[in-house]
Amino acid sequence: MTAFTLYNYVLSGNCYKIRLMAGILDVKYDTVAVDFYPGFEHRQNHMLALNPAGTLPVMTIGEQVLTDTQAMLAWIALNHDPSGTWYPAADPMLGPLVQQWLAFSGRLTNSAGLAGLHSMLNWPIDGEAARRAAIKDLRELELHLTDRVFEGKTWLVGDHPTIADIACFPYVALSPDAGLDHDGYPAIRNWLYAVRSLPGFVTMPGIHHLHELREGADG
Ligand SMILES: N[C@@H](CCC(=O)N[C@@H](CS)C(=O)NCC(=O)O)C(=O)O
Repeated sequence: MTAFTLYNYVLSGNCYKIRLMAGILDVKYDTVAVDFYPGFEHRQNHMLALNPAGTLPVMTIGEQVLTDTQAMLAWIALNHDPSGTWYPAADPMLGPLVQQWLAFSGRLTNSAGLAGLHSMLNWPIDGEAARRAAIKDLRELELHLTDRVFEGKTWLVGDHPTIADIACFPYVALSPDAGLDHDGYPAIRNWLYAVRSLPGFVTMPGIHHLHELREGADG
């Protein structure tokens, strides 16, 4: 018995957020492969019927359709995390802070995510503008994570990893593919390492297991 169906594209960072959260919480799901590129299947009628916004991922839970990645992360956590720490929705301060970083992750999709699409698939957008926006976002994240280190904290919010960390992770981790290396961002590097260390962590092309990085370093 699977929990949901994911309309998926392997190279999509947003689809990866869902695969990563499901991996960490050990949630079983089905996938439907969507030919995002070069087929642009997500913009075809059968996909627009599911998601009029024409974006991936799309998640179905029985008859219910979710079309926003952050909402999908919330659904997985609320239904499959008995500890309640991955989405502390009812906490009067942590809940809103998680929401704030989920919104920030949407900005990352439109900055680092688009810069990556431009670099890798020659996506028809202003790549330089996307890269400039991504640098602004990376600096904001670096400042926040530096403050957190001085508070003795690892994660974006509170004392535990949350869906906010999962939502922000992919496009930051993938940003070197868009020419945005992490040399000037030590707090980000530390946080990326922490996310990669989570039990149940799964990879995507361009984002590896820590032991693969170590083997690379040894070689
Ligand atoms: N607000 C949406 C945005 C998702 C999104 O932008 N997905 C990208 C793929 S990673 C997409 O489908 N882009 C469609 C396009 O540019 O044609 C969400 O967070 O789920």
